[in-house]
Order: sequence, then structure tokens, then C-alpha cells
Amino acid sequence: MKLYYNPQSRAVIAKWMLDECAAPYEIVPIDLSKREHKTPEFLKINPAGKLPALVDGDWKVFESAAICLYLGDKFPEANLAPKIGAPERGRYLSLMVYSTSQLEPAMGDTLLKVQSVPQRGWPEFETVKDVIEDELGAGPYLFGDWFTAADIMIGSMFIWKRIWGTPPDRPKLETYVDRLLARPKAMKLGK
Ligand SMILES: N[C@@H](CCC(=O)N[C@@H](CS)C(=O)NCC(=O)O)C(=O)O
Repeated sequence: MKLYYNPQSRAVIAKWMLDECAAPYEIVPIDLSKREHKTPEFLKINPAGKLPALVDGDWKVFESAAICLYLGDKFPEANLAPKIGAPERGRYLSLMVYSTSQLEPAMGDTLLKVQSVPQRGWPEFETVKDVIEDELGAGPYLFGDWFTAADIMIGSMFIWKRIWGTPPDRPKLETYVDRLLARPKAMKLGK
């Protein structure tokens, strides 16, 4: 497998997932300043011209959540995803999609000080935080003691929030971020 990667991009999320899977892969460095992600060759892999992108033989996968879903199913021995038919599967899929369809844009609006408009499909960031606090329940992870790819997708967003430098405001989510960052293979920006 090849991960098209830049250490200052969301590709660190896909790398975290690959590492948690103990997957064999190689990094293909992409220099965003040279617009290597907009070349005709790269656009054949990800027509959106963005990182991350993963190539596995004939498979081309783009979007962080899709890559994590793909890897979770490809490496069942890593036990990072409820299997098809498992009772947890529906909630797992929902959280995976929620991470980039509601959590990330809601957080982006707040961090970038953009006026939120509910018609766009995501709520205020405070509402998202309430949802994730509820989903975490007593923790330690979104599925209790079971660390899954949903923690990588949801957790990475709150790790970004911390890296951005916003003041800690929700102790439960801060503790969750601490717990995730304590994992030996946790996402590391810039590496
Ligand atoms: N929803 C996408 C977002 C991908 C994305 O925006 N990636 C950024 C890097 S963090 C990018 O490639 N930006 C370069 C550009 O859009 O030109 C995902 O999660 O994969």
C-alpha cells in the first residue's frame, strides 16, 4: 500500500490508522507548496486533489474516513472495526461519517470564526461536543474499553483542536485527547 502523505496535513490521521493496524505500507511524500497534489497523476488517484490518498493494488481510496473504514475492514486482526453484521456496526459507521460531515466542519467554523448556518448540514460546535461527550459515556473510548477506528476519526479532530491552541473547555474531552495521545502509535503532526 502507498500513502500519499504530507506531515502537515490530514494524512497524519490515515498514518495513525495504518500504524494501529500494523499494516505494511510506504509513504509517498507530497509537497503541497509545489502543488504535487494537483498533478494529473495525483488527480487520477484523488480527483479532489487533496491528502490523504491511499493506493492498495487496484484500489484507490480518498477521504480520511473512507481510508480508515477501508483499513478497518482490511485488517480484521487489528480489531479496530465492528464486523459487518455485528451489533455495533451501525453506530460505528455513523460515528465515522459524523467525524468529517458534522464534527469537522462545525469545529472549523468555530476555529476560523466563520458564522455557522444550520442549512449547511452541521450544527454549532458546542452541540457536537455535547453529542461526543454523550457518545463517550463512561469511556475510556467510544465503544467502552474497545479502541476502534472511530476513536481515530473523532479523536483526531479534538487533537487538531488542541494543536490549534484553543483553551481547554470540556474536561471529559481533554481527558479523552490525553488518553489517545498516550497511545504509542498516536497521530503526530509534523512527523
Ligand atoms: N475531508 C477530506 C479533507 C482533505 C483535505 O482538505 N486535505 C487538505 C490537507 S489537510 C488538502 O489536501 N489541502 C490541499 C488543497 O485542498 O489544495 C479528508 O478528510 O480527507
